[in-house]
Amino acid sequence: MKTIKKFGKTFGRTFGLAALFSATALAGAEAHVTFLDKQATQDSTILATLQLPHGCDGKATTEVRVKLPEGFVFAKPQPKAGWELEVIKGDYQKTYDNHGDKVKTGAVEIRWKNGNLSDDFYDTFVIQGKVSGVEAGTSLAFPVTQMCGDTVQAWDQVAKEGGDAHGLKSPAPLLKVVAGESHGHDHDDMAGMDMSGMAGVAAPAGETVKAGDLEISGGFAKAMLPGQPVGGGFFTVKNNGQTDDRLVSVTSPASGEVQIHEMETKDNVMRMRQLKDGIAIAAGETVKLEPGNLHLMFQKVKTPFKQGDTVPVTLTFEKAGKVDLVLQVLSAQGK
Ligand SMILES: [Cu+2]
Repeated sequence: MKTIKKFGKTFGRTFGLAALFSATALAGAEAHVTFLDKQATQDSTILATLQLPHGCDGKATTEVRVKLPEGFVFAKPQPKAGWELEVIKGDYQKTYDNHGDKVKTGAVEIRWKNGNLSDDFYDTFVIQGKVSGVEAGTSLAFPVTQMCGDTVQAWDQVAKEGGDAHGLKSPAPLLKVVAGESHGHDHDDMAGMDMSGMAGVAAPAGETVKAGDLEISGGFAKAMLPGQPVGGGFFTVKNNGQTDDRLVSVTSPASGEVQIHEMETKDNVMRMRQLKDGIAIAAGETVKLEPGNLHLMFQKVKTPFKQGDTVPVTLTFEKAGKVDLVLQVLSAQGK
């Protein structure tokens, strides 16, 4: 630490003190800036409570900046005695429904400024907001900048998808989004749809379907929660042949549009990306569509999927052609 301080004094302004300090975060997970409650339920309004366990290498914290990820909306910070509050507003990437109002802008960063929190003390910083339009299993990252006078500590590292966050020196606080309780689906539009007749043209749910060299199995969809606009579908494709194939498109009578998605981490936020070129199914390989990874995303769903239903889909492969499959709707957790 002594060496770093010396470096800071000598080169700080020129070479960036922030970079030096973020590489020397204090050891131990308890020393990180984290949320008190690290889980949030889908489409619920929560109090995201950040814990600041210490200052910057002995110095008192004077400013705390929190960047809010897409999907955490209508945010309001809790004022704190001894701190000024600044709310930076900006555009959301998507439009969110706030009790019937379409909302496109809101708080994107919160700053508590000109405070003085001794390195010897612990404190919390609270933001009320709604988790909206985020798939269960997604971790929302809230990059934090902790400032102690002219010393800056950035808590902004995010593990690669599937990676281990414990290895990070200065990880961004994460909120893991989990599926909420299902309250049944007593929507009026339920009566309008009968999918039992459609199942007859494809193999029964969960069975293995063969098409050329391809073997498709384990098809399921997740039950949709009230208000959830999109549904997820999953299955496994095994290519027993000598030639590569590719899943190019998917259609379903249950949904206006079926997209092929994957989860990715970009700008510190795990989010979904549409795969316009589909999914390669290489010769001899098995490709699994599963929660948190590759998946089908049903847009414009006509009747929300509920547990016990089936969702018929038609998969189109480059070489194997069209394949009918039935997805069994499991619980919202996919079990
Ligand atoms: Cu998706």
